[in-house]
Amino acid sequence: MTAMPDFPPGFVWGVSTAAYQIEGATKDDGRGPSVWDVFAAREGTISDGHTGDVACDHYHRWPEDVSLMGGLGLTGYRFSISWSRILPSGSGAVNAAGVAFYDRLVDGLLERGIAPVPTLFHWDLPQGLEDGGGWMNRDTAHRFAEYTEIMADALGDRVKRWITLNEPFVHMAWGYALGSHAPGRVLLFDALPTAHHQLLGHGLATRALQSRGLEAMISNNCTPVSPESPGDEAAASAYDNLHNRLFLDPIHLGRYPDLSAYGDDGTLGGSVRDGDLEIISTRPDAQGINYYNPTLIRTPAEPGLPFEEARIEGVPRTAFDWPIVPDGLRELLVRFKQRYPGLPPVYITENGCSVADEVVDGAVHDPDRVAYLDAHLRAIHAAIEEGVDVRGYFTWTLLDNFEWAEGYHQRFGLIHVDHETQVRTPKTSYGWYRDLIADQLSRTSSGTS
Ligand code: GBH
Repeated sequence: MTAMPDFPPGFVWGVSTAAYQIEGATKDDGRGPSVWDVFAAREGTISDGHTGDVACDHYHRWPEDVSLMGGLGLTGYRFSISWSRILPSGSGAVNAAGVAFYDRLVDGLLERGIAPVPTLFHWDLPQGLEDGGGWMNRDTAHRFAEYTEIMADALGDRVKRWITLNEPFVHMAWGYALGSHAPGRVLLFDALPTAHHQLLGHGLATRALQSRGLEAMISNNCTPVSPESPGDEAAASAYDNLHNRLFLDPIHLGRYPDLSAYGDDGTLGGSVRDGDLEIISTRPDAQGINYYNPTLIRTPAEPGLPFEEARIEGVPRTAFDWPIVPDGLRELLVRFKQRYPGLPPVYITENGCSVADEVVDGAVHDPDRVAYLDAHLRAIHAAIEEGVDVRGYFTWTLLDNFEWAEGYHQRFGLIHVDHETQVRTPKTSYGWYRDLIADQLSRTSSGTS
């Protein structure tokens, strides 16, 4: 492999995690139940009946995990805050012990020169709010803004950059439309109000953060969409509108895309009110992009949905069977820069792959992960050269963890976790990323920003 080209000075080198996937300790120190606790406890929801009850026990082992991050030489760490640790039923009295956990974590990170980048919501809504309708209820957006204010006041003296929501598309589609994620509702296109209410929550939270002098962004899972053949253009653009534009146009253009293919008149099931789009389009300080793979779309054979996913042939695939197309990330970034003239700086807030690791004499080898990360970083570099302002990279993920509906079966970590003993073993990719970061920091003047 040729040497990795230099990234711009100040480029953030990070990893990304999420609370329910690593923390465990779901009943400790006053934490209330979230939709994921309730969903995972239900029979038949998660592969082999796994749950996040223990996960990586990060709640107790965070000092070891922070040292492992220190060993990587990271300049940023994206983690998520468990809302129901802070507000056990979603609103009301603050659970000080929950706040104290993140307070210690932030101090531990800062001691090692790692900038903490918290995500306020990574799918684990307090069950108390779900009982009131969850994101189908407009009120949840206001509860989210209150919770944001609490965290901003608790950590804002040390934490400058915040992420409001993680992947509202996946949460709407899998959580509320299809039911394969918590809260497991099957509302199909009646789930559209959850898009609007999440975006409203994002807008209100953005204002709360910015009014305190803090920076706000959202992490969207984005995919470049292509038609399988020229006749599939209409189907491809219908899919692009649902997956990408539904969650980016209102923020960066102040309006929703055309959803008529889904029978919607532009009111998202009647949820949009006067003034909402003004709140949602409050200019964020950055845009987070989670990228895994592109999407190929064709016109469906049967009536029903306006699109059908086609298999991308002729490319390698991850252990999860996701296609590996690094150039899709460059293409996406360049497209978004054209599509959104006012696009703020971009952070890649997730990118990585599941690999079936090979364990040899206690060492864990994952050359496929090294190749994946290397190729995607080069694609980001190419986008930067084409003028896209990318400021940082947070790989998914630090530890093998609870991979949602797949339980512990898919391993995305730079560090192997034995889910019986909790022993952490850095993989080959850990050493590769450590060396890459050290090399980049020595050759550019980048560092914590
Ligand atoms: C993220 O979601 C989550 O934020 C994170 O919590 C999770 O652990 C991580 O990714 C890994 O899954 O059908 O072959 O086209 C990612 C959302 C949705 C990305 C499904 C890839 C389809 C692959 N993903 N998607 S394919």
